[in-house]
Amino acid sequence: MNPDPLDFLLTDLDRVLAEDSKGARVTRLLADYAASGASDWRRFALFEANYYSRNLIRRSDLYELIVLCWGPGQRSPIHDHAHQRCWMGVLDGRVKETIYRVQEGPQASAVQGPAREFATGGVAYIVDDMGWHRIEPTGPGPAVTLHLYSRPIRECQIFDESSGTVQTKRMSYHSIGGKVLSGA
Ligand code: CSS
Ligand code: FE2
Repeated sequence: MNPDPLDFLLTDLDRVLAEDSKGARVTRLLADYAASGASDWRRFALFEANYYSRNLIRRSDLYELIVLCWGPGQRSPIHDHAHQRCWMGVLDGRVKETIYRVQEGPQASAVQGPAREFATGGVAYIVDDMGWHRIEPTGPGPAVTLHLYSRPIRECQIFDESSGTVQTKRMSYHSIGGKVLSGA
């Protein structure tokens, strides 16, 4: 049996990230996969009713590769990336990324910056120096995105708009390897 496109991607990511190489190579790998029309990501694309879902494909010491599913209206909080590099390739639909400049401390604030839309095949990249961001689906239907964090992110900071405070959020998965976690 021939390896699936996702297997090739994982092999390439293992190699490229172990070489500690330039991020542009990772961007190219994700863009090629997202634009290829491959469909082997679909078994990981497991939606949740009330919140965007996080579905783990692979986690190693160097990176985690996750499929995120965004139903209409299921947007992320404004968040950082725990000093890690974050790539996001769009597998299906369209998403908007809005950048924020967040001031932490007792009088926390978030000032909205530029926004960009990404269609299927597009790849976004962010690190904390570039700001925090919010992701939301913008097409008429749902969206599916492929996220690579290097290294893996266990928790991040979110700006809670209702209280105007910064909080720590523990990251969790809806499924691992295509299997929904019990209690998820
Ligand atoms: N960082 C968010 C998604 S937007 S990059 C998360 O992993 O849940
Ligand atoms: Fe993010």
